[in-house]
Amino acid sequence: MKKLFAAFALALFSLGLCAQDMEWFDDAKLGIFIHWGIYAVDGVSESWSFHNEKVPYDKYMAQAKGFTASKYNPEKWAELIASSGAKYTVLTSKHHDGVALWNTAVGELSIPALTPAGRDVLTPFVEAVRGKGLKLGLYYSLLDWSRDDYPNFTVNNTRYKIDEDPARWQRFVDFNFAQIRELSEAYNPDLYWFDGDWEQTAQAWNSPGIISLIRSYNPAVVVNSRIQGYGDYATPEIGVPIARPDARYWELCYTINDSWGFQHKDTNFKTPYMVLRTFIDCLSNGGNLLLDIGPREDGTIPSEEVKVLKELGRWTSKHAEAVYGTRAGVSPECFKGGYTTLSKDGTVLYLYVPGKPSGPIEVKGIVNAVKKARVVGKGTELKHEVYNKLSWQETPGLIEIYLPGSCLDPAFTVVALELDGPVKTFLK
Ligand code: H79
Repeated sequence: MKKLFAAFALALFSLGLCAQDMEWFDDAKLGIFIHWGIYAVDGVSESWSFHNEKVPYDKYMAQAKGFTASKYNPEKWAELIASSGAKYTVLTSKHHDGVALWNTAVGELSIPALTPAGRDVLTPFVEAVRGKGLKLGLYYSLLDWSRDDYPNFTVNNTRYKIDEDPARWQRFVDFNFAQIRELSEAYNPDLYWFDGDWEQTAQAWNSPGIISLIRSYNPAVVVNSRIQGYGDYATPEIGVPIARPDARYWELCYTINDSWGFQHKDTNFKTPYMVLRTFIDCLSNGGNLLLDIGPREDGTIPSEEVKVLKELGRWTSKHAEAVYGTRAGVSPECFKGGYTTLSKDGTVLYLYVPGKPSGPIEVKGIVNAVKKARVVGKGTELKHEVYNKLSWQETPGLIEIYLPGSCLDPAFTVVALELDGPVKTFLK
């Protein structure tokens, strides 16, 4: 009986959280990812640079001597994050290089132990984030290429095979559990963002064990799905999905330039408009955007990244109604002039209109009557008409909405169509 119950409990875990526990995440829409570690000193790719043998391991680790956090101001970070309109943030508590940002008692590699910063930089961040009322996410790499008990080291250098030395592997699993326990005990995050799961199986990681450990501290903790078949939401990385993802919950993790961490030479920044457009793209497909920033070793944030966050803030605060709590929009066939979303109850269709339209904007395939059209963030009521609605045809008419130039946002104007009930489309 006990066994049966355990199997049932396990099945529940593997199914992930219920809709109610996922709601804050589903409503939040925007999160800020932060990659901060010793890799910012030389500006090399986080962990991958030594794993792929682009940089010798010792040289990579010597960066620790240049990590000062001398201008680190976590309150300012939290303020910037909140001002972007993000509702949650995820910080790399430990990347694949194994260097923990907190004062871990179970490992030798940490910012407080190795660097001139000489202190735990995670705790003050957590306090600042909580102080701003943001949800806290912690990134934690399951794999640790620095750890002697971890099988993989560099791409051409493997330490051992798990099945040849299961006791050695068990020591690593115990270490992982001990660090995760430290994080849950000290910070009890709202979200865990695991990474690096692909190198081992769920059985090897003991994924269900990790889930039950963190849920013993917080039964509603949201977990990304990089834990080999477990977790609550999908995480496409950098590649913006073309079609709507199958997953009910998903989040695009995305860089502003081409790097996660700070890299001096990477100036390939996307413009604020480009990032905003991708954000709206995510909204229209029912997903979140987890937008990354890479602070320098001293804790300052590149101005190009600040600019993007500020523009997101300008736009999200004006258009809050058409951001938070929205759900995926109607088929792209219905509105070729931009993206769409729906209100949670499906009765308001939001149209995201880029730039300056050269005539009325047109929506088709909507069976409902439009009770009212208005500009979000301004309230201006808009003239709208239906063309081509024939009594003997099922095809709904064309909805034409007249949007005067005085109502336009410099980036995306949002039009709310208040419908006579939950949206019904006709797509033939
Ligand atoms: O932290 C950032 C990256 O360093 C990290 N995730 C983001 C958030 C990251 N981990 N892995 N990757 C990015 C790319 C992984 C690529 C893979 Fe593969 C493709 C893993 C498995 C298939 C190539 C082939 C690399 C390993 C095997």
